[in-house]
Amino acid sequence: MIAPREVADWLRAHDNYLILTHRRPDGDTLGCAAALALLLRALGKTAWLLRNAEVTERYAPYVDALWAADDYAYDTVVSVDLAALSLFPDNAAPLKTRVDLAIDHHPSYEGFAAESCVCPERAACGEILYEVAAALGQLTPEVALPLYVAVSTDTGCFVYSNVTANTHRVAAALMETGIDVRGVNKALFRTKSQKRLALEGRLLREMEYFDGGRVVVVQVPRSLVRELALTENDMDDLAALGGLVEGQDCSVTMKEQENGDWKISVRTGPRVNATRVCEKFGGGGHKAASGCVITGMSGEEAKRAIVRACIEVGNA
Ligand SMILES: [Mn+2]
Repeated sequence: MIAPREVADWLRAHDNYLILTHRRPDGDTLGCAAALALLLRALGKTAWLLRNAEVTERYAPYVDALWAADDYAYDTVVSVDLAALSLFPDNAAPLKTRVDLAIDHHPSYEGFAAESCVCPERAACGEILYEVAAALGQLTPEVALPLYVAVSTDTGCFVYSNVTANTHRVAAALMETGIDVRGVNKALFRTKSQKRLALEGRLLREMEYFDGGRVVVVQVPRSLVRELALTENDMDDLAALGGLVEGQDCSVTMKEQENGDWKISVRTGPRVNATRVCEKFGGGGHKAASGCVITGMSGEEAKRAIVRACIEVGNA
């Protein structure tokens, strides 16, 4: 395990970088990858990102110019915000045993890389990359902008429970480079498409309450996805919706997959251990945020099963 300052030396000593992001890429993995590529280039290195087919239009502008050509001959593979082998995108599968350095902040990081820099106390991987960029004297506006995207999105614009004083110190240093923070905040946190608002309207109307209002269920069936012609981008971070309801401490979001499976996301307060709930269905995650997949059940059956599990775990 190496510290962010040692990552700076490590990066100076290597070249011809290929940078990996995780499946269903978020602002943190993409912002970190973009920032790392740009700071390496400023050091005179060659650096490209392995194409990630699941990038949504929300984050495409930050990475579109940085994709590696299919025949790019890399020497050094670095992953960012990538905690598990199951989170390697399909085209990165051959690289599972070939990652030279992993930079991550997930406590569940699986240790797949030859060298690792993991800081679980950081709210965003972007906070680690900030330290690396600063140590290398590369905190330019070009590097700071994607890092601001990384740190702000992973903390829900600095309001999630993971946020720390360090998060704010990093954000302040990034702002001081003169980047357009207002533009990013408006685009990423204060703008919703008409489709997204129509979806939220429907879900808020149809939300169901159980266990005296302590358990909330939001269901997104395929029929609704078709009716509103929703893209993955429209459905980004839907799991946060149920968590807004006063009095609930167990919010369940159910998304029907194309094959009829139900992908379940559970967000909880201290009373309910979300990992215990999702373990009952072969899933897992963190105490306050876990997931699982329920197969072979109708929406109604799956809902009853997951609500029962939430009530059982909450009462245990
Ligand atoms: Mn992250």
